[in-house]
Amino acid sequence: MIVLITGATSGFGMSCAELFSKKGYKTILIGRRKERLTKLSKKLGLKKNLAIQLDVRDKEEVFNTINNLPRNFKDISVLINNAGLAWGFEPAYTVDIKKWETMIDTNCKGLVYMTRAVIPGLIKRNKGHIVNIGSVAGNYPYPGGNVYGGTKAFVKQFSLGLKSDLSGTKVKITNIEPGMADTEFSLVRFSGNKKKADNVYKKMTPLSGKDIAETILWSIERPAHVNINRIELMPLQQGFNFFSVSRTGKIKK
Ligand code: NDP
Ligand code: 8X3
Repeated sequence: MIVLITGATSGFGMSCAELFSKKGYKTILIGRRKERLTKLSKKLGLKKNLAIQLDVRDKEEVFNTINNLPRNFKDISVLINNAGLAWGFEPAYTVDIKKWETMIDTNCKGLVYMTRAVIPGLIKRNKGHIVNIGSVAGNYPYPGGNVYGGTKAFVKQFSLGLKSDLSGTKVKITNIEPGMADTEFSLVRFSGNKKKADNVYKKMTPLSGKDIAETILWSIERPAHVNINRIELMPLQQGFNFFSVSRTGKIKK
């Protein structure tokens, strides 16, 4: 079984690479940071993985890479569309539009390019599994979640749409929707501000990359007739709040 993981240089993706490798799967590791890819590739055993430096936003390179994989890594069984980010926490009326574009280009367009490039092979072999990484942010709104939440709602609906298109085939599709997890996610969201990032996980126990990797492994190891459509998981200590009410004075009708 060959598992392709986007965003393997950190967080969920790296935990998946480690767990799947330990379980005997061959892996294709994708990310932009070359040094990290090289280090991970060596750690996992060079013959058992293929590390590829690739920006999933680069449409042409995504298709080139998938169409020109070496013979022993060509027949992908599982695609884990994990590469993604939240960038910024600002309200919609002040945020830098570049941050929104980056999230849409990576979380939506990059995921769609990877899917479109890999899926014909799965259909041809009539087996395989696509696992998308959504988020609770695609299910529930919170201030500052604006476009990030929008991209993850896209991922959820796209996954359900894929399930419809894949009907009658033996190709499976799952959307994993995690809550807070301690990876480099918050460091990226706050543009490298470690203090702000650490504050997110203060005095509570978030999910870990290992929790997500184990959930993905469970999803792909179900019997042939079972498709896990969606899994939403949160830390025990994350939850919901009341609807907000702005007590800014009565509004004249
Ligand atoms: P990390 O920041 O730790 O990892 C993100 C990974 O995505 C990195 O390996 C990064 O690699 C890769 N990546 C980002 N942009 C690109 C790109 N353009 N091309 C290729 N790879 C890219 O965060 P997480 O592990 O937490 O995030 C993984 C996924 O999980 C994301 O989709 C995120 O939205 C989602 N998620 C995270 C949650 C959390 O609380 N941590 C909760 C719910 C969902 P590199 O920089 O080397 O390219
Ligand atoms: C990120 C999860 O809870 O920080 O996708 O929005 S949360």
